[in-house]
Amino acid sequence: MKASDLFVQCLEAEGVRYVFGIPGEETLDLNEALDGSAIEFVPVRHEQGGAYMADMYGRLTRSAGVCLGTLGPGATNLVTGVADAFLDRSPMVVLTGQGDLERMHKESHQHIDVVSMLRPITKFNTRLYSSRVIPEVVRKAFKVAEQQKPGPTHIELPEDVMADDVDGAPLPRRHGRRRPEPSHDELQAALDVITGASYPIVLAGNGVARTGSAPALRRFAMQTGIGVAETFMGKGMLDYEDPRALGTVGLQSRDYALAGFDDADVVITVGYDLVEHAPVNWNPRKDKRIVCIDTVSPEVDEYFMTAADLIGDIAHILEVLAQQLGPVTGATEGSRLNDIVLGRFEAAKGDDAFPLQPPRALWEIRRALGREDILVSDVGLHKLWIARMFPAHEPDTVFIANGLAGMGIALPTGIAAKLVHPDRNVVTVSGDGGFLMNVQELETAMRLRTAVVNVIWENAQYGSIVWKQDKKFGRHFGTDFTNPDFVRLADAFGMPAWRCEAVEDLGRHLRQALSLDVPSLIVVPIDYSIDVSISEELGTETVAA
Ligand SMILES: Cc1ncc(C[n+]2csc(CCOP(=O)(O)OP(=O)(O)O)c2C)c(N)n1
Repeated sequence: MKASDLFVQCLEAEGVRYVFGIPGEETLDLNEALDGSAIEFVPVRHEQGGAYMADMYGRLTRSAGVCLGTLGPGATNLVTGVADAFLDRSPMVVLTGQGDLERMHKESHQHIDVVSMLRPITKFNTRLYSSRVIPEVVRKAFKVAEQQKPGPTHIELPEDVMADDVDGAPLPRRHGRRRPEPSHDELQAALDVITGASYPIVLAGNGVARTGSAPALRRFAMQTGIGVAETFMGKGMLDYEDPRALGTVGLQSRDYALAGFDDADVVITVGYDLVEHAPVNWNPRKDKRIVCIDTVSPEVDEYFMTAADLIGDIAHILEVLAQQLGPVTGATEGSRLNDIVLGRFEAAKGDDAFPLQPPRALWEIRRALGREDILVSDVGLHKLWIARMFPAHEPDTVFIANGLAGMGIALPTGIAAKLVHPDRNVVTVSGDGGFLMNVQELETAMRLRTAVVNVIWENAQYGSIVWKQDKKFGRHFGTDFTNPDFVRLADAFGMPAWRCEAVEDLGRHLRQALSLDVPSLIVVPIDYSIDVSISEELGTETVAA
């Protein structure tokens, strides 16, 4: 058979449902083979959008999402989405076309060394030199992408190799759950640290979400009574209403103090990726005793010198620990952070200010969404507000990119979330800066009829940079712009859209938008004049308390 047919058979054997991307002259055989397969090729309007879609598909299904770009410019356009999957640990397989092998050594049209370009942001990548190794290369790409910690892998497909005649068959996916567990001594060392603590606390991160360990973490917290603070990407691991939920940390060091970190002598990190927020923020004096529960051995960081490492299957380790520990002395419920932030959130339902202030906007979105519905954040000041204040009930319901943190992620990842969960409502929140970075994917959303509700917080500024510049220099510069009329823009894509003209419009438009079976857009004029750190407020309230 043709090598491209064997390649697509291998993708089918991996269970691939979608390939997101843009074809090129050098991927003609591959696209032809996809057309005859069980896989749906989803044309996107910019390769970055396709990479982000594969990223979210992988994150939600825990099976690698697949994206495709041609050589040269197609591949360079993929880079940001691939880098996101690399730092946010999403399983992804990236496919790029390439010219014939015999022009690789010389100057030739659109040829750049894509394998070298993608190497620093992939876990494994290779050029396909021979069609004979297709089954091995595909199996390896998926295996490496999906194993902990997950991330992107990349296969470059030279045109002549994909046109070869070849015999072969896909290698089987190996099933069976890995349950590696720490040794008896390692477990005992951790138990000694935790039982010797006067005030232990858990810091839960992205690793809990991506390994599906939230139910085990909830049982651990219930059985031991130990409070759990969550990173931005760990949002929803505990229901925010759980008495052991301490709130979301990662905005500034004061969060940690108010979540109880200042008083804690032992910190149990669970699936914590240092890329989100450096340990210097919660262990500045290097005096915490740290128990690290993760899938791989921890990164070296002078502020993260662990007393015990429990490496393996996170859920399994938590179950074993909880059984052995039972109720732990020194464990405390609730936190000042949660009291203040949630108090401010609840009070927002009475905020009548227009343009809306962020707490009221978040309150309306929370009210419009069910427990299992999904909120996807873009990157900017709105992200900090969402991380800080949006209460999550369930894991995998609030998505915040906090590794690479690239603007423009929300619309394409929202589309993929809706493809994976057509039965759930999906809302994206973007700033007016980031939204225009991948606005072209509105057409993809319309074509696929993925009913994502896109909310734009409009302030005609790069808000988070204004916030930082004002804090640092007392002024801002290079941060203002004008916007298109977003409602007319959406209309040009054939998409229903509304602009909020009064404070109560947001709730009304959200309910209407969520009742539709097509994507839609809502513009909310936003007032960022209250400080996201709520620092003064938190500070004063702390003093008053
Ligand atoms: C692709 C990319 N470029 C630049 C940045 C740096 N950056 C982070 S937030 C931000 C401003 C975001 O503005 P906007 O999208 O309007 O959201 P807002 O902050 O106003 O909520 C910038 C420029 C980034 N994170 N990603």
